[in-house]
Amino acid sequence: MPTTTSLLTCPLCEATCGLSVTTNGRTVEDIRGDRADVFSAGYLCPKAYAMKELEADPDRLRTPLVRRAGRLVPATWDEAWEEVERGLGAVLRDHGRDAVAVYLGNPNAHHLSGLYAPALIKAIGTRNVYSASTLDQMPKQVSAGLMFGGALSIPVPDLDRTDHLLVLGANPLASNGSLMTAPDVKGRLRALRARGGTLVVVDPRRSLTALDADAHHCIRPGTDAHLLFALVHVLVAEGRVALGRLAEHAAGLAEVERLARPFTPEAVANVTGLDAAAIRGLARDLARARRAAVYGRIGTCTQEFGTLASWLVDVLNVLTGNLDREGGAMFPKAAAGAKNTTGAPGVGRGVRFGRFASRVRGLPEVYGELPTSVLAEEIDTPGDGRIRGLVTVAGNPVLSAPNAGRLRAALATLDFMVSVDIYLNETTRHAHVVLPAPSAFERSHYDVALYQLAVRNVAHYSAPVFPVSDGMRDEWQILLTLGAIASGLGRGADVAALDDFLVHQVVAREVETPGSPVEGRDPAELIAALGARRGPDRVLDFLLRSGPYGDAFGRREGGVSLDLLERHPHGVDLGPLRPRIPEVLRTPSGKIELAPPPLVADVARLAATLDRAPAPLVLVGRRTLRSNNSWMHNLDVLVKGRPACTLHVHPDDARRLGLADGGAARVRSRVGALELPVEVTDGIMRGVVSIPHGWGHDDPASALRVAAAHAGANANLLADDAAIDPLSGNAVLSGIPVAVEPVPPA
Ligand SMILES: Nc1nc2c(c(=O)[nH]1)N[C@H]1C(S)=C(S)[C@@H](COP(=O)(O)OP(=O)(O)OC[C@H]3O[C@@H](n4cnc5c(=O)[nH]c(N)nc54)[C@H](O)[C@@H]3O)O[C@H]1N2
Ligand SMILES: Nc1nc2c(c(=O)[nH]1)N[C@H]1C(S)=C(S)[C@@H](COP(=O)(O)OP(=O)(O)OC[C@H]3O[C@@H](n4cnc5c(=O)[nH]c(N)nc54)[C@H](O)[C@@H]3O)O[C@H]1N2
Ligand code: SF4
Ligand SMILES: [Mo]
Repeated sequence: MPTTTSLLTCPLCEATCGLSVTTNGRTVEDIRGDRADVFSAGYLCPKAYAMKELEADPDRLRTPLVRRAGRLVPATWDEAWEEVERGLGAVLRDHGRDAVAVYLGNPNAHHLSGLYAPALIKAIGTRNVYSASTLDQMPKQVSAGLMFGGALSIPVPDLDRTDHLLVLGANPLASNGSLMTAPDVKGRLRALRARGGTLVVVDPRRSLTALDADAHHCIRPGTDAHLLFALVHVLVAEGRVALGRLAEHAAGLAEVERLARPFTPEAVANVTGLDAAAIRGLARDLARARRAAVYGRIGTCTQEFGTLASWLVDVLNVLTGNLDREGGAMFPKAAAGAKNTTGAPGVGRGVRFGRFASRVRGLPEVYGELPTSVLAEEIDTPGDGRIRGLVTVAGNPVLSAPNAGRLRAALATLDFMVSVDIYLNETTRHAHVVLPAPSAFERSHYDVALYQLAVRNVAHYSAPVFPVSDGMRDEWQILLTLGAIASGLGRGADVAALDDFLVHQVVAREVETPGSPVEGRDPAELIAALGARRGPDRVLDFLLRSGPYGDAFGRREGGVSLDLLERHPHGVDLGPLRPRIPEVLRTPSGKIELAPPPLVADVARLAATLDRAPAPLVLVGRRTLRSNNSWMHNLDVLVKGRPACTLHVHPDDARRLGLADGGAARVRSRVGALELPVEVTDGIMRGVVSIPHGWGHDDPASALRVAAAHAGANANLLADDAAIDPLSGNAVLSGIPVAVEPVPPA
């Protein structure tokens, strides 16, 4: 058979690399970087190549599974839907809408079918909505919402033009970048240094990124907000605050200056572990750089003061005049789906949280979600409103969410659980029905979320490499049928009609939006113009055409549409980031809010910890290049070689605790314990140990043959579900107090 070459955007991480895929029949023969890709220019990492193995993985689900006499066995779609109707229907009937929870995992943000998740949530009509966001970036979404008026109005470093990058709690050389879509971060950072710029990393570990930096400062986990406040303090004290053109667009400067007063470099030195001179140096370098950006990522989010730290990152960008200027921290302008390009420019309704609260702990809703840290207690705490049913879509919370032991036990008690996934894993093995999702080669791709965070404005669509396999369904169709069952329409509902209805809603809303390029148009006419496309492709075409570069259905000659993207399979470059203040803002005041009241109110909690004695030993995570959260460990190319799931310990701590390199350790926290091999390294600071998350593939009821042979330990057995960042509800996964002891050889 002849070979064919197709282009596919890699869906695995946030870098959106363009891949060139050689196939023979239905077999993937080779995967390379697409050199003509307008954004990634041929770059790819080892995970992309592993997609070949993923496609052929015999453990990948190819048929629905239904629980019969306690065991999950292959079934037809009819049997599976019948079971969902029975199980889900019973929970909804007997216990009400809120008794069914939804958990959306990370791949939903990397898929066009994620556009259909809101419809599923609406159809269930539940308040119990959970996602990986509250294990990840929710603090940044909260701070961005309060400061700029939109959850995804998150400034990204203008990587290709900056002269000075201060990175806190991110390791883009391993993660390939996050809330900063940038293929080949390594190359871009090398270019930064080659043009005379500087890279400074603040991290409790000497990460891959720190190894490539001009300077690396160790910081005690969870104390970034202290450090960032001290930087603000120095800028103020030394008269280095210079907002430039932002001055007229920012409110609350005096309040920030007042709040920073107690956070002198001397006052935070003890807590953070950085000395006062180093802190002053960081502030001065930042202020002196011609063009600089401060960038914080997961280490600054998944911690006790996650929202404060996320806020202060952007406060510093504003105070140094670097926000919204070339080479600073800028707002991308995405071609599709961005909230900050719709409606009237420069002003909006802002954000409001806490419209309802979680049942047991009373934690506030944030952007319609409850913290994943409360999922277990909402299941296992008796009383009215208790969760009795669960729908998971592309999620593995047993390995991803804190207090995994409790969550695992809770899942086992559910009346009904249905999972949409590609594997029978540590989470889905608790389901009563598992619905298989097609592979990444069997769907079209466009990164609606990630292009809103990209260091260059690009738009790139890739068509499916293969048609959906026999016996499989498109993921968006699965979500629509699940919704039909939940809303009472039943499993026989016409998916095409539901899709029409959904598109009609999207279009109707947009034509009523003042300032929209399609304001006042006739929805029926626009839908007709979308032609024969169905599913997410049709929605995407509408978002593109009614977006900021769109053809506005004939009103803008040469504008972007899905047709246009199809004619440019290597992507369309929409240019470097451009200043967007004030147009990007959606705050009620039309200003950048430097001192939003909820953040100001949380500062007292931070100040109260200035004199707190640090815990003797705390746990942080880490990412490795050849891994992707919990789900790529069943691929031999990625897991072979030295085990990745080890405990990193500083030599002094190892000596003190009696741990030997290569020996086993037992790690305990308030909520759990685990054992794993020790790796002694001076690449981690004293008093801190590190375990990567996403491992612990030792559940005999899952079906992951390769992963089981490289099981590792589940770091989230140690993460404490009681510890959250109160403003965002985000889990605290960094800085968990632990005790470590050697395990004598058996
Ligand atoms: N201790 C600790 N815990 C953490 C983190 C940490 O740093 N430390 N990081 C957190 C972060 S940032 C995140 S994003 C979360 C991730 O948390 P989750 O999203 O819950 O976990 P993933 O490992 O991404 O699981 C993805 C799931 O989707 C399935 N899947 C893959 N592709 C598809 C597909 O195309 N369709 C469908 N339906 N399913 C698919 C996989 O089999 C897997 O079950 O983990 C969080 N947990
Ligand atoms: N190879 C690979 N790539 C991935 C993933 C993966 O699992 N593997 N996951 C993807 C996902 S879902 C996400 S969200 C992104 C995350 O992308 P990144 O945010 O870049 O994540 P990490 O590589 O975990 O880097 C976090 C760094 O924070 C440090 N850190 C921990 N606690 C603290 C602290 O309190 N303060 C400071 N300053 N630093 C701290 C850790 O030592 C670590 O080096 O990566 C994505 N890309
Ligand atoms: S860096 Fe990310 S997007 Fe690029 S090839 Fe690797 S996993 Fe895929
Ligand atoms: Mo994430």
